[in-house]
Amino acid sequence: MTAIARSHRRDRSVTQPAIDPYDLKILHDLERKVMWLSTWTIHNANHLRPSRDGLKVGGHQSSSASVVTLLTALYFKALRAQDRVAVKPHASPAFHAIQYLLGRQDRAKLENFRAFGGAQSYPSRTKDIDDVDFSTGSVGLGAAVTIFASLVQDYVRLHRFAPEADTGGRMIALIGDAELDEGNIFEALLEGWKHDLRNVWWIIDYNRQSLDSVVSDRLFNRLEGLFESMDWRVQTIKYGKLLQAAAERPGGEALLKWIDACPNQLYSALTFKGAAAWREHLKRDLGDTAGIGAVLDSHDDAALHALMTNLAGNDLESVIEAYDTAAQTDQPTCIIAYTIKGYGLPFAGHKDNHAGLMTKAQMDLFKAQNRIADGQEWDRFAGLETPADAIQGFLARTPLSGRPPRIHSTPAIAVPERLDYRPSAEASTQEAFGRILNQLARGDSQLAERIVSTSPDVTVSTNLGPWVNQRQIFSRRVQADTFRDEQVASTQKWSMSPSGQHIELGIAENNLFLLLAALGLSRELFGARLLPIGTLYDPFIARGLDSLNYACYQNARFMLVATPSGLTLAPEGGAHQSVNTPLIGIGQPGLTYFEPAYVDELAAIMRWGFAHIQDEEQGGSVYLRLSTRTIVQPERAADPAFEQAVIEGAYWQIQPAPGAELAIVYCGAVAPEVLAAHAALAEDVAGIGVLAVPSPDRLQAVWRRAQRQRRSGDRAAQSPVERLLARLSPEAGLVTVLDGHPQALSWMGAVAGHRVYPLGVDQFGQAGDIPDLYRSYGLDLDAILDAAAQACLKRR
Ligand SMILES: Cc1ncc(C[n+]2csc(CCOP(=O)(O)OP(=O)(O)O)c2C)c(N)n1
Ligand SMILES: [Mg+2]
Repeated sequence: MTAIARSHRRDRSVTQPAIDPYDLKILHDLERKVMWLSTWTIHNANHLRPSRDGLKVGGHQSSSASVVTLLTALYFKALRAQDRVAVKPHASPAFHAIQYLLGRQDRAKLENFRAFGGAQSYPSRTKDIDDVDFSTGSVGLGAAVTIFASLVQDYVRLHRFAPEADTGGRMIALIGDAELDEGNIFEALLEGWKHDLRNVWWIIDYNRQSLDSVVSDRLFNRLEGLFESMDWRVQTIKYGKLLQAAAERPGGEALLKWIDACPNQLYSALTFKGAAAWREHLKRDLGDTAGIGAVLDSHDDAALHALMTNLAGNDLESVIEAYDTAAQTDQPTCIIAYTIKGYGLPFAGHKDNHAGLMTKAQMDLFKAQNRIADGQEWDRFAGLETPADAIQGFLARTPLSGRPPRIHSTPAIAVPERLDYRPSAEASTQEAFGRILNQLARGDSQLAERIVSTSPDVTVSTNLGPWVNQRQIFSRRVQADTFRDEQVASTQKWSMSPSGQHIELGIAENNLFLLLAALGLSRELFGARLLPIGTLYDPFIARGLDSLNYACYQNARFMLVATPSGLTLAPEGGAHQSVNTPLIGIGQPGLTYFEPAYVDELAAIMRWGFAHIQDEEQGGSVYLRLSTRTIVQPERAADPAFEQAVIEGAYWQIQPAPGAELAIVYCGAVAPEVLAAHAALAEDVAGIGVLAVPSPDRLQAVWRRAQRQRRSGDRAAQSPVERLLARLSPEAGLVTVLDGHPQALSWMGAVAGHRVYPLGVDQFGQAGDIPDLYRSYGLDLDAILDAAAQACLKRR
């Protein structure tokens, strides 16, 4: 408990809030009820619900108990309807209990906590019914997303996209202290500072315990300074009202100093051991101090334990005061609230309590203490001191009571029939992406108005430059483009203003994905549709992969443009070549992966993508894996059937003869080698076809869907890949080619039992040019011809 010696003085300087004593009494009742319900919900799931598989169910009684007071004061007192909260994952039972009291959660869901269809283990936007603002689970991400949500809220407000919505909400994170070990937290803090962050609260549940251990005593010296250096206001609340009152008595200051000096480990151990242990240590260490004897004598065991464990984060009045103080400004505020993990439960303070569950006997005692009779366990008001109708009246006056989940809906933004891409004889998909956006930027469509781009310091190198030149950088304040003012020639004209449509980020892919998560939830959170486009180099998807997964899990909608990819990054060396991203694209739920070869395919995909990210029922996010390799473009007229096939994932670029024995199947920028191989083989292999696969992901997903449909009785269901491959002989061979892991296409052998000869990259990259590297990794003409020969000879 070292480090915060000055904090209780700071506590005392806080102004007294105007809280009606009767309201405070009701809040105490609600606090007790939240504690009971969250503890009981976990107990029920583990001890009373029959287990069919013997798996541990779990739940976190200690972690929930730690924040019951912080959540009670937040949801029943401080929160306004426009505020949004990310609740630390393992406080889910306390969160659901609060929603239950507000009439926004079902009893059946609580009874089925952690069971199929029940309340989720960690609050989930998509799976829970009780208005989860931000999903949490992977520690650190829920905290950081609030920073980006606040930025998006500012964006929406300054662009006047949701004038009717109240966009002055606070984005609040209730976070575990160990979450601050996650590096993404610091990346987000720094980015928030750059963007002049407002309206964010981080409430840190400072119980000084993580999963495995008690945290270092010296840690919070560092953290307080860290937040202050980012221009956050820090409010440390350490001593509750009992300890503050004790401080006024003779010897009281010494008592508080003793707590300040007490190592975290010892404080936790004594909290667990209880009154006798407190008494013994205090007598030994402070026995000679005037006044301490009287303090000890005037407290019986229960009172002494209550006094010594009276930390502000578990003390309702102190927490209410802290929130009132925080509400006085829009400066980002970090409340470091001292708490006890497992507060009020038998394993309070024990270092092993993270997964601890109360025994049946302990629960019986706890139930009696809460004055809950048998059969009343789920009753909202049983055992409380205040009459039920008074509590009900109080609840009804809170802003969220009885309200349905606050998920805004707005009409979709119209997407034109076709995007203009200015055809050229040769092009790369990356360059074409830049040109398509540039064309949009020059127009005045609503589509262009709602696009917001972002990139972690690779805006220019991913070809967003022309778009940004037109639409400018977003900033809460107008900022000059000094290079332009000084008349230094540059192709980048970047002035910054509240009307800009590009959010420039520092190099942190976690931040990119968290910003995309927040931008992609803008409709639901703030009632303003945005069409977010984020660009990065393809290999660095891995750097922010958990955040990308987090964004998709929340059903955030965006277009992710990853370029360059694969061997087209060769000059950058082996470290940068993306190998397994096609598999990420296929494997990531909520994200549809495309890898077009040609510009007309890309234009069709982007057009579809803008609609898909807006489709509330069937839609999702879109991932475009692009390339800087310039290739000859086919001459073909715009054709809806062709565009449809591209979106379905594949089309015969060269039709095979019916019953043909061989086809080359490819994805992306390897098209020239594939076409050269086709030309070389056409004479010898009758009717050989070339199947272009702009989306292995769509193709596979719809194939699997058709299988499910057939299993459930729709015998006629058929997917595009089945139709396409039905043209070939059942004995045919498929040579598959892509600049990425070969598994991304080799699944196609399972569709109709064709033999697959997979080519692709499954080794680290290295510097080189395309001819050398394609030869080295087996993607060149010779490799394709060789695989085709094997296929024709039916050799494996
Ligand atoms: C990224 C990630 N790593 C590991 C975990 C497993 N985990 C869940 S809670 C936890 C400890 C959290 O400690 P703290 O944030 O202090 O919360 P407390 O339990 O003390 O309330 C860990 C390691 C996780 N959920 N997410
Ligand atoms: Mg902790």
